[in-house]
Amino acid sequence: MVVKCDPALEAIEAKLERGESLSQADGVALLRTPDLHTLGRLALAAKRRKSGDNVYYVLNRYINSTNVCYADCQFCSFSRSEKDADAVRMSGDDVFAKALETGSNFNQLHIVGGHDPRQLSLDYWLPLMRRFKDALPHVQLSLFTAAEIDYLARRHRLSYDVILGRLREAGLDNINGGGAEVFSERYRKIVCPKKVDGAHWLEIHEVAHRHGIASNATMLYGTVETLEERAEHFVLLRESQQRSPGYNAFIPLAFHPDGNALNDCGPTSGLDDLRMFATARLMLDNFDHIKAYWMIQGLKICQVALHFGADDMDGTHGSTDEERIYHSAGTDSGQYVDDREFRRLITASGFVPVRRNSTYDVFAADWKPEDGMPQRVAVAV
Ligand code: V47
Repeated sequence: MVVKCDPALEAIEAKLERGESLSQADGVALLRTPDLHTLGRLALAAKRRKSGDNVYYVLNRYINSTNVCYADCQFCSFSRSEKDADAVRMSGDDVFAKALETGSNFNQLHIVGGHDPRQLSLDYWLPLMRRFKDALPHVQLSLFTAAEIDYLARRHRLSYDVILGRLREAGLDNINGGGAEVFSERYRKIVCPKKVDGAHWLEIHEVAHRHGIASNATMLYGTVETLEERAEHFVLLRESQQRSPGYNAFIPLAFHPDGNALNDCGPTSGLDDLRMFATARLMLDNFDHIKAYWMIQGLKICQVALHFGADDMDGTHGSTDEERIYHSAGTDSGQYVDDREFRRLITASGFVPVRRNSTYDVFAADWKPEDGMPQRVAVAV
């Protein structure tokens, strides 16, 4: 098959040259185009305008603290009821010990878990967060998704403002981007009717930004959503960032079908993955970073994604079995890529590796906790 230049992309390129934001219809055209070459060229140029040759990564500890959850999302292979033999609920001491298992040379602690009535409470989290901040002042806490914040607010009968104020005081630096799925009401009724809706997801992130908590955003693509709904999701995120700056990165989450109710949807294709990275970069012109999280699309697609608008590969995990959301849904990625390997992967893709934390302060590559507080270094773009 000969792929011709897509005329729809010419009008989009002209808009980009004029510095105009793209419309929902433009987003659909990008998500549908067979002209991957032009799409990649446009997205790489947009990436270079934001981050030059840099590609970011973070030395990270990742923990799923509980898989007990009653949200019943159709795409989930991770959740268990508390009666299940393979339910895993870590105590605060277990989480603390796990985080420090391989030393303290890391700059982000990323923890997400299920809606577990025993664990997801302020009584559990506030003391644990303070303990982390005391022991590891150089580590940023990237905890929860907006769905967990909504659960906390309903459980304690407190407003988002009060909950987020308390979490900020205890040291919350960043909210992870999960729980967004696809904002469309039609989609959420089918896929995740018990979870926070799109409008409240956006509100939680905007309230967090007012408290000085940064955040990420995601979209889970590849199930029952339409391309129009994907494009609408991008427009809603861009408008939210406009009202309330504070999102650092957008992460496209490719659906993994093993062991869940949406298994018939099958996995995403490599082409769809690349179209998502590029469309995210072009639609989200007020987001600085598009993340190709290696564990989700796999290392090789993520390396190619760096040429389709992505400028971040996320981070290291522990050396054992921490990540369970994607591993229970069939990812064939391993659990661990170390610092040296990240730098090699990024360099081999033609970019410059830059070590960061959750809020994109950058560190010298050889920074260690015993050097004291991070030496922030200027990044040339
Ligand atoms: O909310 C669950 C998604 C999210 C599946 O902020 C699935 O840096 C695909 O929040 N197939 C949790 N996706 C993960 C998350 C995240 C991941 C990477 C980076 C960041 C960040 C945040 O994972 C859930 C849901 O949207 N998810 N099951 C599945 N079968």
